[in-house]
Amino acid sequence: TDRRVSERASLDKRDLRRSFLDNLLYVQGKFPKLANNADYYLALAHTVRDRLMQRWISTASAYTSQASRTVCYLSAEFLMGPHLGNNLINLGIYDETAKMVAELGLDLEDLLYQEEEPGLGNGGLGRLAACFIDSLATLEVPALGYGIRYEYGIFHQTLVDGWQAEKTDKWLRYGNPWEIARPEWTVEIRFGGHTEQYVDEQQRLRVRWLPARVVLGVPHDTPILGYHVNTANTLRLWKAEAAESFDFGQFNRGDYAGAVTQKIVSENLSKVLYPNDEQEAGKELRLQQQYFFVSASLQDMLRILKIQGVPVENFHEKFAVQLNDTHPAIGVAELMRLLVDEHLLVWDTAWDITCKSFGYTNHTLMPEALERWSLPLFQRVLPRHLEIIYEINARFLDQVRLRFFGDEQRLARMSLIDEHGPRYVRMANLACAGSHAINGVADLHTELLKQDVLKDFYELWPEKFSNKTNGVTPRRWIVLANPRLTALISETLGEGWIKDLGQLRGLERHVENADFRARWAKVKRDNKADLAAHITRRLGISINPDSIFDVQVKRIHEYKRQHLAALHIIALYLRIKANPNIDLTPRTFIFGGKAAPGYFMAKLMIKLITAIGDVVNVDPAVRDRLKVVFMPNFSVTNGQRIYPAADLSEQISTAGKEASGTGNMKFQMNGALTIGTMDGANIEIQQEVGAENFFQFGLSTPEVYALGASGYRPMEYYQRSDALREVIDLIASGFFSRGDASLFKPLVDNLLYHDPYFLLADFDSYVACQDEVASVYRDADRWTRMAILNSARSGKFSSDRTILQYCDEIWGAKSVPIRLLT
Ligand code: 26R
Repeated sequence: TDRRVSERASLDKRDLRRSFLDNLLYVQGKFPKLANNADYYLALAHTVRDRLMQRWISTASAYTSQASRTVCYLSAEFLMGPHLGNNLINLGIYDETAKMVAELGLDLEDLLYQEEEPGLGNGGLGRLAACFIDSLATLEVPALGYGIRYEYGIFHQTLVDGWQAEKTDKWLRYGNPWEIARPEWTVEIRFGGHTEQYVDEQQRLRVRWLPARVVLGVPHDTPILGYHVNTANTLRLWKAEAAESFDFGQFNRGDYAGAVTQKIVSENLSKVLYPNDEQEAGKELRLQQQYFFVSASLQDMLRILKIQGVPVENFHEKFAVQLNDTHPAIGVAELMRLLVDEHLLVWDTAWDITCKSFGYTNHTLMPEALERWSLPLFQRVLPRHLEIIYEINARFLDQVRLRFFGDEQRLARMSLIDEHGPRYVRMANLACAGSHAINGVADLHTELLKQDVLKDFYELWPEKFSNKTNGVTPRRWIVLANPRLTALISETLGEGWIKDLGQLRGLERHVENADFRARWAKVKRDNKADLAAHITRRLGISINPDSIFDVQVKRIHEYKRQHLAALHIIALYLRIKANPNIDLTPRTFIFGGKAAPGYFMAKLMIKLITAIGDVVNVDPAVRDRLKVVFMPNFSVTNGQRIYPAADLSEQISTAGKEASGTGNMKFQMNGALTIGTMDGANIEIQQEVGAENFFQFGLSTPEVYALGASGYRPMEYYQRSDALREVIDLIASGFFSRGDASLFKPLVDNLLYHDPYFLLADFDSYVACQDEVASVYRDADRWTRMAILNSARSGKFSSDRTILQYCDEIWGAKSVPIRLLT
């Protein structure tokens, strides 16, 4: 074969170096003297991209010829994080590449940090989708991720005077070397207008949709390489473009500006990721975004079916389509429309195919996050889909009526249309009705779905329900994020654990080995020193690497209770003030996380944390025993620096509120101990590590329910606990706000008079548990044993385990190993 082609695919170090310097010249148009790190990053990215191509093409070719069953993961969010480091690891050339660039006088880490991360997600749900496509590729399962190519991802957070400020995320500014546009597979997506009935040639009554507007969806593909395999799957993200021809009427009439306006309106569809994790029922553009990517994706599946010569009747045999929450749930109605209106199938056949194709994963128990769309809005955007939903609903309610004869209230609760007051389409009900499998993301979460949020659906179809506890990919969250720990584990156990995380159990045999413990402790100490240096460089705060690194990083939310941690810091501060020589275990509190831009209380929580830091960090009485750091712009990139350096993982949501959590798993793998409530996957983490290696506190879910039902009065807790009262009074006095007692009043009043998340009820238990943490930490050797056991017992939380369960129990998908084409 042609030598150039093979050199561009070669993993040999000399060829890597040649390609790298070649790309600097031919892609970047620079020579070494003039090049900066951004140029070097791009040259390296193209060098790696070239090496993905052969795998990508081999994978596509195998999937095409074998017509293998394919998982289609539909998600409005994919929070991928930077690609370069991950691809180097999965290709197995990280160390070689580091040496190669070092020989040219460059530092690989510096180059990796040049990459703008694709932050196309809000938090847990989007990051889970990213971990899942990594695991699918590593397990060699044919899969496509379908989503939206937002031009602006999650906003960039800065702090101004201790308050969150948002900046737009211009991640595409310097181009994106990881994607390839596929304009040849562009699809049309229709919006608005009206429907009419007509009679076809066979004298059958049919419906025609006459839309008001057409938008183009252009696929942009990114290869997703598995770890040490040839499989490179595809992440296919849709970009909205104007359908030029559609505006020509306007254009020809001379309304050039009108045509251009139309173009802008169309392209708005994929312009920006909504930064809220709460439903805003009025946001028309969000419904349009959802329909846009779901319709494009289903049309793409039908195109693939056609080129493989598979009849549409076999759609469900070729594709397993997973709904990542209700954001893509409109897919149920859209597939029905495509099958009935366009492919002319009869309703019952189409419905059978639809139900067999879809699975639905629920990710939240928070009632305010359950999606619903007002009927007038829905009718305006998707008139044909509303008719289809009515038809689905009529048939569905007939079924419910047969089973639960005379139970009118149940019918009203299960209806796809909410008719209490103004009418709404209920997306969770649509997802349940149109899916053969419904799952929660942790044991407790699934139980609560069955008993509560989706109880009626569980009673109708218990066989549809199952649990799939979340997991995270060890490739990014250990191998890439924590090279020191990776080296220690691999020297001890070999490298098998990276693909089979259960093998970490092998570390248990080394817990009693003092030399191993010393090496473990040194890894953690070195990681902490790195993070401390980073914080000092960026924020000018000096950090003691021997203090407890007590970390809470996640979206800012009242139910996640960052303000409970804040109350604890103040309690410790008050102890120092009351007794300046108190023997307190030094701690560094590290917070990070974004607040939804319109979520006032969350923004006030950030201000409270930074305000406490402003006082505590400079008070000479503290003598550096407490430091409070709010790291701005928590992201995948920052997470990779933070998890490896944490001693203590804060997982302190009100029991029954956090569906699973996935940060909790990243901390555990990297040897942090957890202080946590019995919520989400914390319960399963405790089960795995044992109660003696986990700091548990707080009310259980049944206790929270009981207290709520009996009339919770937070004021009574305030009056009963001296420590709590002093903490609250200090905030209320304006001590942390330069005497301004009004600043934190909304937060204080909310706690004293409402406290919907039971902070005051859990405060004493939390502080007592934190005291236990401090005392255990003083026994460094005991702490290290516990940390080792936490990592050793984290195997369950690999997303490989999660994905194998989805494959076996929901998707019926199997591994298809790929042979490299030469
Ligand atoms: C309705 C819309 C605006 C919206 C609602 C809720 C958008 C985003 C959300 C966020 C939810 C769905 C989410 O991210 N849930 C998280 O999913 C993680 C992965 O399963 C869990 O670990 C985490 O507990 C849960 O909060």
